[in-house]
Order: sequence, then structure tokens, then C-alpha cells
Amino acid sequence: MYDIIGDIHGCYEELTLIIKKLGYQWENGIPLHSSERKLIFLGDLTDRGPNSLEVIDLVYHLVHAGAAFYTPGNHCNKLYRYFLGNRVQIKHGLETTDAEFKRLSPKKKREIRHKFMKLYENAPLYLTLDDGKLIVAHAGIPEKYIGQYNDTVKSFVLYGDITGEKHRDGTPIRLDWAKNYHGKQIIVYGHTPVKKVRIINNTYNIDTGVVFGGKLSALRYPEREIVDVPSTLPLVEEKFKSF
Ligand SMILES: [Mn+2]
Repeated sequence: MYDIIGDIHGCYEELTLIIKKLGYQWENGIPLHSSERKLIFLGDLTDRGPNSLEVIDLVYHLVHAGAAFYTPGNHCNKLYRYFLGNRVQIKHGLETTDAEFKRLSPKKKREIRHKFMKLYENAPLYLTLDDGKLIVAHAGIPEKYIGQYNDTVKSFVLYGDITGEKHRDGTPIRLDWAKNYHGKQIIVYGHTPVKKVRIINNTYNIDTGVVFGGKLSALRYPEREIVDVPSTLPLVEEKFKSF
């Protein structure tokens, strides 16, 4: 029914490869599946990687055509604020997307900005699929928040299980919500790069750090099969979290 793809971060080449590997055939720019499966994107389409704007263009096109679903990540939220004209810091990866954007003609700038803003504005905070049996949320979601859409939930699904405190190197201290998850729903998420898909208590972290030289991973649902393609980028070992 669904093929859920992890954080892409501008890795357009790996994205097209995984879509092919998942068995989709491209027709008029749309990847179609013989058994009517749909693609799901769980956020963080852009930043750090080489082709963020192409990823936006493709995902917008697919969602608009009804061929895919999308829910945003923290990098999407920041890019939306950038396109709104808010003052945001051009760092933590946004500098690559900003540089790509600045190279465009005024017409192309208007187009891509419009596409991304529409995509973001129409996206739910998280996706509830298969009669509520499957939840897709960028940074995950604890059971008590399922069905709620307030600011606390928004912050959790975008930024994850953070306390507000930081490690000495400035990175946020993260708690492990998945370890304490006891719900029946399957939760598929990304946000924190791991060397291999982390499966614990009906939760799947499918962010395998393609932009840090890991791989791009997808989870087939309901089969719960993992498909991946290797990154074309160099490995940045310290970006991966081990549990
Ligand atoms: Mn993220």
C-alpha cells in the first residue's frame, strides 16, 4: 500500500534510485506502481545535500497529482519561514538550499517558492493512514499525542523528544520516546540519523543519514520490508546516533 521514504536532504539522485528500486515506473514525470502503492515523504526534503530544489519540485508534483503523501520536518518548517520572509539563520544546512535558490531566475524563484509553500501549508503535522494503524511523523510521536494537533505536538513531531537542554557541543539532549512507546499503531519516523533502520516497540526510525554518507531507506507497509540505496556522499561518522 505505501512506501515510506526517510529524510532526503537534497539527495535527489538517491531518491530517484530508491523509487526505481521500490518498483515504480516513471510515466510523464510521475512514478507509478503496478499495484497502486503510494509514496510517503516524512519531511526534511532539503538542506545540506546537492539538489534540494529538485526534491521539492518532485515531491510537490507527486503530492499534487495524488501519487504521494507528505508531512513536514524541522528543516521544512525553517524553509517555510525563510520563504515567508522571516529572519531565519542561514545555517545548519539551509545555506545550500539558499545558494541553490539564489542562482535561479526571478520566475523560477517564484515557482519554487510557491510550490514549497503550497506543499507545506497543505501538509498535516503527521499522517494517519490505514484506518489509524499507521502513523508517520517526522521525529516520531508518543502515544498520548496521537490524535492531537496542538503546539506541543507540533514541536514534538518536528524537533523530537528534546528537553531544551544541550550537550557541551551545542547539540540538543534527546530523550528516547521510542523506547517507552507501547502503542499498537506502527510509528514510522526519521529526524535522527542511525546507521541502520532502528526498530523498537512498533516504531521504525528510517533516517539512515543519506546526506551524511549512509543510505536512503524506505519501509514498505504493510510488509514491513526495508529497501535502501547507498549514498553517493562521503561518510561523516559522528553524525550517526547509536543507541
Ligand atoms: Mn529533521
